[in-house]
Amino acid sequence: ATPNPWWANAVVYQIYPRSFQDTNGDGFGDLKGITSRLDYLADLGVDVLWLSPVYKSPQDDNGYDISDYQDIDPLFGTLDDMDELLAEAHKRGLKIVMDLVVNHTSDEHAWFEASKNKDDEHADWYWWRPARPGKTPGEPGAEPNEWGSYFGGSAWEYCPERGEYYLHQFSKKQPDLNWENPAVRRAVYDMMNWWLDRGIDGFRMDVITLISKRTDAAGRLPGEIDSELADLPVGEEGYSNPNPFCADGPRQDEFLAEMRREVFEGRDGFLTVGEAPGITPERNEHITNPANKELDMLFLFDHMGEGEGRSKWDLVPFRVPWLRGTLANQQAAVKDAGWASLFFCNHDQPRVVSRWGDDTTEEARVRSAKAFGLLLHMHRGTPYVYQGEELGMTNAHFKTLDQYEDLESINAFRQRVEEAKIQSAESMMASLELISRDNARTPMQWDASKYAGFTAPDAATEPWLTVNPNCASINAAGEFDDPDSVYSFYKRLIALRHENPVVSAGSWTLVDADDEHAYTFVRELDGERLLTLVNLSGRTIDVPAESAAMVDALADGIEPAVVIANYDDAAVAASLARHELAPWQAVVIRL
Ligand code: TEU
Ligand code: CA
Repeated sequence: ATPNPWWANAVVYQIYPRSFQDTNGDGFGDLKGITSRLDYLADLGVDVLWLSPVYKSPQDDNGYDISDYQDIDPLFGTLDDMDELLAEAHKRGLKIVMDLVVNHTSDEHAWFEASKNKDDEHADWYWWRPARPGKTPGEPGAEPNEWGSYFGGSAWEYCPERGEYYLHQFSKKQPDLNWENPAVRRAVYDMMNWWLDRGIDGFRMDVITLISKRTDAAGRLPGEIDSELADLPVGEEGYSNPNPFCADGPRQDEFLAEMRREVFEGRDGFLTVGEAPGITPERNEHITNPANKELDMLFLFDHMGEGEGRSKWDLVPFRVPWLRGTLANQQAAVKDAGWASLFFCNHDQPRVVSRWGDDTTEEARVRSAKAFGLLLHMHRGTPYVYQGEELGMTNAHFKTLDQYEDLESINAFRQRVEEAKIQSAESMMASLELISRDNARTPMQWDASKYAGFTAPDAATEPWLTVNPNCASINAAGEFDDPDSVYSFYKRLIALRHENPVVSAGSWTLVDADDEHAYTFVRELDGERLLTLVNLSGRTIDVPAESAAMVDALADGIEPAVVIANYDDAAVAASLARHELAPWQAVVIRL
């Protein structure tokens, strides 16, 4: 087999710069703050840092609305600070991957300003459409179709200067770029080359699977009035989801292959990972199969409950068979070619220890944080650690709406509680407490001081988002030297991948595929076999039959060789001898 590319046994750490480390006391994280924490990241053992956007932006969607791709927003620093971060990271063997947000720009980008003029060369750089026939432009109901935005309301915003509507799948300050226009693609590729020539090591590509929209011969978007797709299913908020027409569109592979040729041909040592709403495991195999020269890997969302047809705010109870089923499909699709990214946490998702684990007691929080960490890192693929996940940081547990900052959460409350009256305020506050994106965005907890060391205790301004008060007991300073901390456990998981090819390159085979609480699988390479057993419940359970038989086949007189576990060896040996797994017990044994 061809040797694995470098990223096949790498671990990526995602930094949300706004919440990572503030060094100038303005309450926002900044680039100098990241540079000041590189030794911590090098010690953790990660290989790559992915930075969420730090480009010039009005910050409507916290930087995912870019107004200048080739400059740094003063909130985070300057291009010189970026160059210093690159140099300091590279000195430590750390690669830097930046966030590429090119499905849309900010409405304050010069391209969009110019596009408002129909005679400008940029007129066709966005998706402009006239009002619905017979309707007064700008009036409710005059939008070109019923598509809804991810952030509530219509996906169409009226622009009086141009007298037409523009498409925005996200906020109205994030107009969708028209990728059908070769001039748009050229400008994007030139910008990407500019950054790679500056020394960055690749890109995480924001909603890159939404850039190709389905249009009819006349270039009309599906669902536009008088087109054959006008009858759109409309949801409870009064809008339909554009995903069916914008996700994984007809030119998806063509655009990704063109980008690969125009930007990455001839370069090496880079990483490309695409954020891929609406992509199936089978399509993931096609896009990440090296033979197709598109992307190295993708973030899929089926295991995160996205695209279940219902709203993300309709909470469903966690069930092991469902999580195992989706991850098993992802693993099966790429067992021969293609690759998987492995994540439970990021800046859009709640903290996994609060969402699916148990953060109500210290013991349950530590055990379940380690259980989900071990489960993820023992799969085949490239793991992503989101800032604070390695500490077992929890959700914010905000109790009032004014504590939230995220426009997705605030708009959803307004639309579902006050306008469409789909949820009660109490029910929506419970949904936000479990799944709002702000849960992942509270400042990184470095120590037990007032603002967790994120900003100085006497800083001129408060952090932009409330620091979780549990920083008093959950912080890097308290975990760094503690061998039993979540931090130390993540450090061992990362080292395990670097030291054992069976973990990065070994095959993945599910065991006990129908157990309600235990998630078990085997990794194998050249005869070396590791069995992973994880109890994803807070109760003591029986080891499922197939796994028990494997453990028994070992135990003739010898203790199972424990590779890593979230209980001490004696406890592991005792529970396995009884064919039991203690609450949240996770263990890898060598068969
Ligand atoms: O997220 C895309 C996306 O689909 C998110 O809206 C996410 O799925 C949802 O919020 C979780 O339910 C990317 C970025 O990661 C996100 O931060 C941006 O807000 C979004 O694109 C627009 O750029
Ligand atoms: Ca700052």
